Amino acid sequence: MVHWTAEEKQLIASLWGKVNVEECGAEALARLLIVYPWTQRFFSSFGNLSSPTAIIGNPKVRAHGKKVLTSFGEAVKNLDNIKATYSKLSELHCEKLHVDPENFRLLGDILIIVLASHFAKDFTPACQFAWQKLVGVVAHALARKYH
Ligand code: HEG
Repeated sequence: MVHWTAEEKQLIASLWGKVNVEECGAEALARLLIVYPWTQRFFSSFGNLSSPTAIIGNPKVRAHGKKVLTSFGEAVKNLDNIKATYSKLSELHCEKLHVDPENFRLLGDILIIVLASHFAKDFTPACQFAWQKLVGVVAHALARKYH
């Protein structure tokens, strides 16, 4: 059972209030595909992923990044209920999409880097701890229905 202190909740909510899900979502997914190129195999229908420039300019990458970060926002809104929030999505990623759950951790680490680069001043150590905990809990919840 994950417990969140009032301070953690506040740090997570206040940073999230500044996040542009379209921009940060697009950047996070693009970074994932660039830095860990084997993750491209799940997105073979997305068209041109042949270089960092192509990936960053790819509208399907942008749209999907926004979708993923919007979905991540459900965790922010339901901190005390993250497992249930992602139960169906965990099943989908396992049974239909066959996404190796290791990739949830990779994306979480990348999201931390994106937040750090966009919100350097707000991203205090306490805020980083709270966010690192959150991306870990989300990755764990998304991996839960794997068998
Ligand atoms: Mg996943 C679809 C959320 C990580 C690969 N992902 C989706 C969808 C959501 C979502 C909401 C749409 C589901 C639907 O159509 O009903 N994904 C989501 C979250 C996270 C995540 C919240 C982590 C925080 N996804 C993730 C990672 C990969 C991946 C790391 C692969 C490296 N997702 C993936 C693929 C699809 C989705 C291949 C289907 C894309 C499509 O063809 O439209």
